[in-house]
Amino acid sequence: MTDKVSHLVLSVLPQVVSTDGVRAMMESALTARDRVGVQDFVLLENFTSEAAFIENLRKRFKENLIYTYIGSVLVSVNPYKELEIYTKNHMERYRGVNFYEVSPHIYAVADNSYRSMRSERKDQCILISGESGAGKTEASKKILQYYAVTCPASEQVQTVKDRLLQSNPVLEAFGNAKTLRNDNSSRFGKYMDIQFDFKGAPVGGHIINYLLEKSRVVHQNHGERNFHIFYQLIEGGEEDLLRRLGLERNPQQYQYLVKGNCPKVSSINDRSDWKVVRKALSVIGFNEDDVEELLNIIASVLHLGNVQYGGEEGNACITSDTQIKYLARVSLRPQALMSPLNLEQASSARDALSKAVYGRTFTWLVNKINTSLTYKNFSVIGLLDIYGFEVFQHNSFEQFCINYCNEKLQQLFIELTLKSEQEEYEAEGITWEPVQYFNNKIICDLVEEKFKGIISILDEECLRPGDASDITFLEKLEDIVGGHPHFVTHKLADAKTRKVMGRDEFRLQHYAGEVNYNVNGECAFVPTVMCMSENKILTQCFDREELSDKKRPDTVTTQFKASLAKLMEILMSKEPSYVRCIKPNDSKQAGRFDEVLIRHQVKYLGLMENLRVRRAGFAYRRRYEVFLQRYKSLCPDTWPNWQGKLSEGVAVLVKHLGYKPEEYKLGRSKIFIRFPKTLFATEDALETRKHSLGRLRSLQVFAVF
Ligand code: AOV
Ligand code: MG
Repeated sequence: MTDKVSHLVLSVLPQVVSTDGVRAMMESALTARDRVGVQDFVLLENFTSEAAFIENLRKRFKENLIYTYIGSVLVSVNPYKELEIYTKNHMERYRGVNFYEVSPHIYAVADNSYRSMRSERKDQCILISGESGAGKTEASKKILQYYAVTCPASEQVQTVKDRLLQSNPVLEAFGNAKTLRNDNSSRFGKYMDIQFDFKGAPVGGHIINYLLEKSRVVHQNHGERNFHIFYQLIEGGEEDLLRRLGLERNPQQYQYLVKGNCPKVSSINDRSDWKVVRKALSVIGFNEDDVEELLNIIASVLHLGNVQYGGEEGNACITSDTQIKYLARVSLRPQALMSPLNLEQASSARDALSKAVYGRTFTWLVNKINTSLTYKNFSVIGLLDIYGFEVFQHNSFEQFCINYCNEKLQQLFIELTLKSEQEEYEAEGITWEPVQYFNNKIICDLVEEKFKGIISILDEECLRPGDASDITFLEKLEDIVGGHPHFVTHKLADAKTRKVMGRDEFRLQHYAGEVNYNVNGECAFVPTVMCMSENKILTQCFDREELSDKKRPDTVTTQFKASLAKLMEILMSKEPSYVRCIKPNDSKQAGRFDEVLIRHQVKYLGLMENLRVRRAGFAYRRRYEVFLQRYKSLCPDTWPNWQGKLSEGVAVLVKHLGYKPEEYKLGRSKIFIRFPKTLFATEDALETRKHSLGRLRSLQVFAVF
């Protein structure tokens, strides 16, 4: 049985008058439903039950059916194994086909956005969310591949497609790393616009990157690694190259690579990844010189990490000569770090320099990719793949930003689905049962509100000359947001919480869980020496104007807040689709369905509320003209054309179709249908009519003979 038929039969079951054939079909469909669950949660009989929801996910997961819908939202469970569902044949199956006609898939979402962009001429965006390791980056790559394969291409378009695709391995090499949660964890946020011309061919693109986790360059937690590129270069780099860069083929030699005690990862082959990245760099348009300069910087960061300081108390001076030789080649001038600093200050200045160099090189890389992708003002589909919500033993400033970013995305989801859905009923004058949901705006405000949010307080402390410290920052937080229900510090906590909190931490109760953040300071360091570098990339990364007093930069947090606000604006201006990714277990294992972990994600992703809003109100809605156009042939009064008011035509049509009053409502511009089965029965009727017309036509042909 095709997916479509099974879907239709499943949904119209109670109304089907059985003949033997239909009964057989029904029975096999029922058994199939028992085994594989429903492919749209809206069809769940017991839709308010979380247990039924989880059970449906579990059934499907066991059958390798990792995708399920809630209306048009795609829920995806990471299978942690390669599935045979991403072939060219699969892509073809989804091309130009309506959502409910085929089984749920990431390609259906990609195709739907593509068709909407073309038919409605409205920019689209696909928002992929879920916690670290849930499958966001993989999903975004699948979408990109789908467009690369299915969209029309000329020779010039092929170059753009290649560059779009090849930007992935490059950015992953420099921006992803192994963490405890994910062997290939994105340590930066990425928003990519894919641009299409009037023929629907991808002709350009643009990437915006969000706050890279730079602290990883100089420090990694136990069991984690630095960014992939360091290991790729050391493991895969040609002998000649390593000699020129003064590198040894052993990651253990480098202070910046030993902190996590994890040089090798079983799921990663650094040597073959190196080849992929080298090739990708050429596709993107890097010539040999660019590559050499880029790798010089990567090597210099490793050398910088090995710079040792010695000297009597008071002033630190460098004791490691070999590093100086290689660093001087890119004019990192470590001598400048010898000024009147003590040992600790000197090391932290060195680390700040490494982070700044790496961070800016990453941004330069993104810009370079952008110049290789032309960008004109055509229709776009935006893909958002950010770092997922994460909690570690030790959470610093960067986790704060990552989780704040997830909080903002959740807010957007609420605004655009739950809230707007309910507002639509109001606008259309439809009566409905309001659904309660947790609105995380209260947490977003706690973080970002002007003057009294955490970021404002942090800014004030950072920019205040004199005695500002981590502790004064904590005290100020206690003063201003101490009474907030989602905030607590060691001092304010109850006895139980206090046991799991440090004195230098504050805790936020995020929508997705509690996180303790350590306030140990970030020192702002504008590296004067870098402006004098002779390395072509570095001279572009460090602007001399930065040295002037006039240009006092915003703090990193304020910049991040502003860039997120801009992102929200970009996303709000587009038609969104959602992919909600779920991580099935914490051990990265195929086939393991950890119910507790999954229930937690279902809860905080707001999936039950999402479903309830879809169901408590009306599962489907169509604009009058669309509905009438599609089904007018099913009623003699509306066929071939309805001359009167659209709403009246629809009323006549559904009456003829036998819709019961409780099954639908007519709004100002749309018909709202409560149960999916009603719509499917109508679809079925349409299908039957097409078949009988077909048969009639063949009978006529037959009659001619
Ligand atoms: P993330 O992007 O959501 O985490 P990834 O997309 O990197 O997570 O997925 C983590 C790993 O899960 C991948 O490296 C694959 O091994 C596996 N995986 C995910 N999706 C699939 C799939 N559809 N088929 C097969 N394997 C999959 V993070 O970037 O850490 O927030 O920050
Ligand atoms: Mg990722």
